[in-house]
Amino acid sequence: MAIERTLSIIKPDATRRNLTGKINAKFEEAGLRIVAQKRIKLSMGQAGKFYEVHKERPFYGELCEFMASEPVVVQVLEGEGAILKNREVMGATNPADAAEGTIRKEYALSVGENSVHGSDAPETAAQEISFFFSGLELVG
Ligand code: RTP
Ligand code: MG
Repeated sequence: MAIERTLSIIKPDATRRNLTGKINAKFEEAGLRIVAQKRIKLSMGQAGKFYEVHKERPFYGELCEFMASEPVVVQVLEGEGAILKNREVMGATNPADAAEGTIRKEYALSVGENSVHGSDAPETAAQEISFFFSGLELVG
């Protein structure tokens, strides 16, 4: 399988509870390498733009408010089949449905406050990485 890069976000519910290190350990144990990382606070406008695909969904407003409520850690994960592998490590969107050992099973609070975001396909991964990181921040 090809080496891929994917965009990950450690969400406000997790940064607030000081879980960045524990979540990063899950990525590293799964063979994902953190090749770029920064802690930022999103504005409502930035959160709205990032989640624009969901703008017709009933939870859009709540989701944007949550993502802009406190700092997040945005990161680029690299590895073999990184996009799918990250989704596996994250677990299902709703922690009640997430498999044992996944980040969301262990740490998510609810379907909304679910600790992590991960890109869902190669096209969205490329778009989402360039939303947060410049070429200079991405070492080859
Ligand atoms: P993500 O994009 O954050 O990696 O999560 P995902 O693919 O597993 O889920 P997605 O369907 O893309 O939804 C994006 C985020 O919106 C929030 N959400 N809230 N209240 C609700 O029913 C609801 N459904 C989704 C979650 O924070 C979800 O991760
Ligand atoms: Mg998604």
